[in-house]
Amino acid sequence: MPDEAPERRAEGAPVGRRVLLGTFAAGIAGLAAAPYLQRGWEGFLGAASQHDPTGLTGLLPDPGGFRYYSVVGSVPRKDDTDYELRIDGLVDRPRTYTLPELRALPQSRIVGDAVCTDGWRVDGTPFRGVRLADLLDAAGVRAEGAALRFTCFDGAYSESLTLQQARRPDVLVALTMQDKPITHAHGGPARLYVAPMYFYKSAKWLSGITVTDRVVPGYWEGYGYEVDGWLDGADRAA
Ligand SMILES: Nc1nc2c(c(=O)[nH]1)N[C@H]1C(S)=C(S)[C@@H](COP(=O)(O)O)O[C@H]1N2
Ligand SMILES: [Mo]
Repeated sequence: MPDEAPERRAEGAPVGRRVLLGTFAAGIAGLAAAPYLQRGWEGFLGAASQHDPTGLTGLLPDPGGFRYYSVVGSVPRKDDTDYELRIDGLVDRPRTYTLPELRALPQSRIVGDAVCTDGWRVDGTPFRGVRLADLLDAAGVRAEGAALRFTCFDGAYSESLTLQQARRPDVLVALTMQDKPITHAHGGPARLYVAPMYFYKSAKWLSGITVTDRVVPGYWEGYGYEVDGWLDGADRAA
């Protein structure tokens, strides 16, 4: 038994170092995951669409130049029976909308560009849905409300806009894309479409809109993307 204490100490040091190194490693892995994840999908789908004659291209959700992005491996499917969009936070009338309820509201159609920071773009894409401004008016944003936080039923992605940005007429909770119901791969049944900004601002699988008193940076912003993701040439004052 006299050896017990020294042994413990001897064991304690390496374990402690392992834990510390493990923490560093996890941190570095977390930082590296973002670009690899993006490049991974893009590389895979890009290669499949260009070179693979075996039918892998069938996995592509869309032949029109879009790439499929998700920060998680699988996302539940939602439809008329179980989709819900919750609007809450600094509002007088928090509310949950079903898909038929969203469809029953006045719809706007915008033809805009989908521009990813990774270098692909699809110009002239029509999106149709409810103006975010209308949903905010219905909810009654309180005086302290200054920004919006968007959350998604993939359980991971998030985005933000200032209240001023969110009230622009070219910002939609979109229900159709290319004049068809938004497919699951593209974030259906409802996604955000922020026409004047990079496509990462257009959160897919939208499930929550919370009015906050300040901007809470979204998922990619945590990896260094601009919080205000304006496209070159966007009319920022609109
Ligand atoms: N929930 C969620 N929304 C998201 C993303 C994501 O990974 N998860 N990726 C963003 C990025 S970087 C882009 S370019 C577009 C891609 O949309 P698409 O998959 O319909 O082409 O969705 C944006 N919205
Ligand atoms: Mo992107």
